[in-house]
Amino acid sequence: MTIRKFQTKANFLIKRFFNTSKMANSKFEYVREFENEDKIMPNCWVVVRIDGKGFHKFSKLHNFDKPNDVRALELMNYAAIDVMNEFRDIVISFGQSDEYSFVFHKGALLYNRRHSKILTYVNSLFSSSYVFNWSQFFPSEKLQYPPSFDARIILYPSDENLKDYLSWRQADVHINNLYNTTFWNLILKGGLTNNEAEKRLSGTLSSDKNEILFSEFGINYNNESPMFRKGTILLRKKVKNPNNNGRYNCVIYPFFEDLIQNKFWKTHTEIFDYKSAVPTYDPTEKLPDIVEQQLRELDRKSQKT
Ligand SMILES: Nc1nc2c(ncn2[C@@H]2O[C@H](COP(=O)(O)OP(=O)(O)O)[C@@H](O)[C@H]2O)c(=O)[nH]1
Ligand SMILES: [Mg+2]
Repeated sequence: MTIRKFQTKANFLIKRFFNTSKMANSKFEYVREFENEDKIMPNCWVVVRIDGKGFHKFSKLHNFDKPNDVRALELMNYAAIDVMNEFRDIVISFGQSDEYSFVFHKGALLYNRRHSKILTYVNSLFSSSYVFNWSQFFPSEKLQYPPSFDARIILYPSDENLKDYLSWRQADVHINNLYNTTFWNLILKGGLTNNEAEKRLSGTLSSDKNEILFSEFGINYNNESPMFRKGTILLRKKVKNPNNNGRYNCVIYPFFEDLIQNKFWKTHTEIFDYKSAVPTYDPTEKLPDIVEQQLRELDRKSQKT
């Protein structure tokens, strides 16, 4: 066969192959029509809330401290920071117990606002970060099985709705934590059984629980750790980096403030003002470990480049 004839034959075969696969492709392509268009309504706040599956059992098996385990809460915060570093449209997050809420600004356009993409990316990154960083927070506790989290998206059309949503979650922390703190003190220090403690607390008001804590265990509930009482609020702030000639760096900063009060929203105006620059924050307290860790990580990265 001459070279010319060989080329013609080869071209013919290549064309036939591509035409056949093109035909096959167009024959099957209609199945794409079965995929749902799942775009989230525009101009609404997008809240992704994740919640640990069966954490009652998980916390028992991994010997979480009662009623609050600092390691477990800090691991949740750490995983949430990973999520916020990946998804820049998240303007505020709120965590307590085995749950975290991530708020995407109502103007966010990521993934064309596709519901399933946003939900699944957030949930899978949170879950994998939780497992990836487990041993850093629980060095002496082997992970016994892979934990999982459910996730949902809730849309809020007004700023007021969003504030009420977060206030609802924070009020939940207060109710649960006051109950759990009293319950576990009655058992661990008061010597009651679970049933006896439950009976003792049945029908009690907040003031009754405060009184039990104070008169029987010498505990002033207001002096309990703010992270336990208020949950963790994560915001983007610029803080002075002591290792970087005092230059300011952007970090995700944990706050344990009362967001039910209007003062919170007046202080952190960047939550609503999406396009504003990340505000500087000069804390009066020592930088939290989780912030120092982020600064060290930034220093390490900038030394590499
Ligand atoms: N001991 C302890 N348990 C915790 C802590 N955080 C979460 N939990 C457990 O996780 C549960 C979370 O509540 P929920 O989501 O309603 O229960 P789930 O369906 O079992 O995940 C709580 O009821 C506790 O049993 C903690 O810091 N310490
Ligand atoms: Mg749960």
